[in-house]
Amino acid sequence: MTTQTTACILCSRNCGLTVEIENGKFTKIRGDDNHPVSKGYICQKAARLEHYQNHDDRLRQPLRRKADGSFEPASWDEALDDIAQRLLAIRAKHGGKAFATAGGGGQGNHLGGAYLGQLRAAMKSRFNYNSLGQEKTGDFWVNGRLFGRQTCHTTEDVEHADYVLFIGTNPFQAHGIPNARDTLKEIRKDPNRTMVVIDPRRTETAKYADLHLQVKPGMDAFLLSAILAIIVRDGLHDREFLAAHCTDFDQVEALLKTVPIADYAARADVPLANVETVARGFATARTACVRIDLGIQHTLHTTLNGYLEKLLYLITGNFGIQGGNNLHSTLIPVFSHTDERKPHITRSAHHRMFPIAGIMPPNILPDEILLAGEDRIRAVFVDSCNPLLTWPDTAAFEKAFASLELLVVVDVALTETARLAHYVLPAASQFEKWEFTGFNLEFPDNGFHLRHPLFPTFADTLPEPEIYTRLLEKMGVIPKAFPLLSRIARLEPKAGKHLGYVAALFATFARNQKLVPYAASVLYRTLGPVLPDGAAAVAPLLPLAIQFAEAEPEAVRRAGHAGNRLTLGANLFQAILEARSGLIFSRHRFEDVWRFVKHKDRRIHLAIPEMLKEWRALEGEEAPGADYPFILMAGERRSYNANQIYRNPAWRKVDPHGAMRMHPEDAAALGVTEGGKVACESALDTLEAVVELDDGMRRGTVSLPHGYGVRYRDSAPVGPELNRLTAATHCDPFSRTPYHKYVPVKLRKLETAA
Ligand SMILES: Nc1nc2c(c(=O)[nH]1)N[C@H]1C(S)=C(S)[C@@H](COP(=O)(O)OP(=O)(O)OC[C@H]3O[C@@H](n4cnc5c(=O)[nH]c(N)nc54)[C@H](O)[C@@H]3O)O[C@H]1N2
Ligand SMILES: Nc1nc2c(c(=O)[nH]1)N[C@H]1C(S)=C(S)[C@@H](COP(=O)(O)OP(=O)(O)OC[C@H]3O[C@@H](n4cnc5c(=O)[nH]c(N)nc54)[C@H](O)[C@@H]3O)O[C@H]1N2
Ligand code: SF4
Ligand SMILES: [Mo]
Repeated sequence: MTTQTTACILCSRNCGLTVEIENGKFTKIRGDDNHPVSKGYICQKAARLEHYQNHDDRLRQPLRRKADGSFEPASWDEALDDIAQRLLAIRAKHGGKAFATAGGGGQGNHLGGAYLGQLRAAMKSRFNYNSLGQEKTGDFWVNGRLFGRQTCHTTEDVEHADYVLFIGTNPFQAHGIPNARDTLKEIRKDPNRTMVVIDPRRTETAKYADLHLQVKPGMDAFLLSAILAIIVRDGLHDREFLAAHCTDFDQVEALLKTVPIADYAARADVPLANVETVARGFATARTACVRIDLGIQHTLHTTLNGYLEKLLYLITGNFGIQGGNNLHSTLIPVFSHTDERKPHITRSAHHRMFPIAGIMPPNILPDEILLAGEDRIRAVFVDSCNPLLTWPDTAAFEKAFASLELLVVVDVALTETARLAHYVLPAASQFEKWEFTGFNLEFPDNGFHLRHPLFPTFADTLPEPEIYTRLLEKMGVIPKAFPLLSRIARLEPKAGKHLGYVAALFATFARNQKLVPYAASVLYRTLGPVLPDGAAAVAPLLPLAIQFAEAEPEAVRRAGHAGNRLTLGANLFQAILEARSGLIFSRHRFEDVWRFVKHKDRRIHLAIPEMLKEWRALEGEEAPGADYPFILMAGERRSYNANQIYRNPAWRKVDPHGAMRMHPEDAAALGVTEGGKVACESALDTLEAVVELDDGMRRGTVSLPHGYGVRYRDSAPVGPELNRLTAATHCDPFSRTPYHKYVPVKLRKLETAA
């Protein structure tokens, strides 16, 4: 038996874990008290990680599809040789537009994504379809306009705020904020702090709140407008902050003066008195912050909601302070800046859609494969993602993926998507290789945790860095060896901290610019072999740590790392390699947020013309038609779902069928009782669901959980295949993110056999 440290891979928090391991299995899992961010905290989901590590759907060797549709085993060389030849042929005949990647990292694994990105470069493709493009890109776009770049990402200091507003998020179940349940308890305990939840359901979080506004689904834009309008009407906005740090508040103010407050509160179906209470409470609190998530990102007015939510803390000056919302620095660049107004931005062939933060929206991918004629996407590489279950319109994805000339899936499991692939490439699990995530979104202290392998590599699997580097070598885009760089890496004395190597690397890139996009694999092959404990794949972190230390030397030093202009980044890299429980890599001061604002004038540009236009149009908006009397919130986070990371249904202690939550009076009207069955029909398809009564639901609103529909060991789907109901066209017109929380449906009682 050994005791090791690692982190949970089930949500963006990546809580530190102390685990006991025996005979290749987890025998005990608890929180790691030494983890600098989670400090021993975990939730009930982490204790079940053995179900991720060992299960019957794990892939053991590369698989190749035969003419009859079944799979046969292939060697790595056979598989990668053939894939390389087919990719090169597609590139030669059709160019980069014919290739896209899908996924590239889940909740715990972002190291592989850096290596996958190189394949897009090799294929001359800019089409990076990613799940972030079905939730967060509207938000990123607004950040780009307000703060200057789409990489300007905001965080919220829920732990220190006197007034916390949760909009469309249920941190008790979904987390997303540090040590969620403890943090919620702290706020509830403290009479001087206030928590407000805006959600159509009385959620577990709402039960902790001082006030719950049970908004009508999809009507947040009206509610937020009313709150903002009251703040301005009553003169509670922070004029000093607005004058010092923002531009064009007058345009926002003029619009807010026209908002019919009572009418908008009524449209959101929230008592006006409660709207007034929240507006005044938020604006007059000593410190206040807003935390949002899918409840406003997966519903009507997605992008506008993101704008209004940010205006709340901006016009009240709750920015750049403890207990407010802030920008933060980043060590790992998870997304980039792609301003659609620039001429060089590549658009998709059929929808002419642009990337946001470098990411394309999953909603358009089937059309880009099926409807774009000669310019269509012909080959797709899927990594760490299961679009067949998680992206809108499952039937469209089945059809589109079946029509591809080449579909390759890199995963640890034989997923629903993998079953359609020409090649399935088996990855080592996240506990069998070096890994980390780039979800380090904290401020003023920001942490990073590099995880080391706990188990030997399973069967004939490989870590992604090796898979992609071999593929690039076989495609001939990088040479098989770099003798000079390897030699310098090998011979440099330890005291050199690899700085001689870094100088040689940059000299190589200066001479051969074509290699720059493949830096990850070059570092992996040359510096990698000299890193301790087989940490070769981590080599690309060295230049990132050096870059970060150059940009933020004071913050790195305040976090306890030493070194001069040359050595600070190299020392940070060493510290990352050695810190088994993770570390703090930057400690900022609040005034640093103004350096993170990327507009040249270092101001926040409040007026976004596209958003002001949509905002004005709200007033004339028609109420949705009554053909479908219920709104289905398709994809709730509950105590036993975790995206599609667990496949074996045995991991769940409750909710085996993924029940439909429904208000008891709605159930009575339909004639169903607890455990009864209904048919749930959307414009696309019909699914069966088991009913669970929940008087916390709004009438007319039902919910189904995310993360079901898995065909474990070739079984029938376990629980709802939600995205058979969701249409790809039912999305935000601007960001193309789906309205998963606003699916109009009809319900009908099904007779259940006794
Ligand atoms: N247990 C668990 N935790 C998870 C995950 C998981 O699968 N399981 N997944 C992780 C991932 S990838 C993500 S992105 C996060 C998502 O985390 P959250 O967004 O917090 O989780 P959800 O339950 O999807 O949605 C949040 C709330 O939005 C509410 N809502 C629905 N419609 C509306 C609306 O119109 N307006 C408002 N204001 N609210 C609405 C729902 O009732 C729900 O309570 O969770 C992460 N954590
Ligand atoms: N209707 C509806 N649909 C939704 C949502 C919703 O609320 N409603 N939520 C959406 C949201 S917010 C998100 S983030 C997405 C999540 O959906 P996806 O982006 O598809 O991500 P996961 O479900 O996390 O799938 C992770 C995949 O990675 C694989 N994997 C695990 N470890 C490794 C590894 O080390 N290497 C490799 N190569 N693969 C690995 C797993 O086996 C699994 O197949 O779902 C979205 N879909
Ligand atoms: S699921 Fe999220 S909150 Fe729960 S232990 Fe894992 S990382 Fe922490
Ligand atoms: Mo997500």
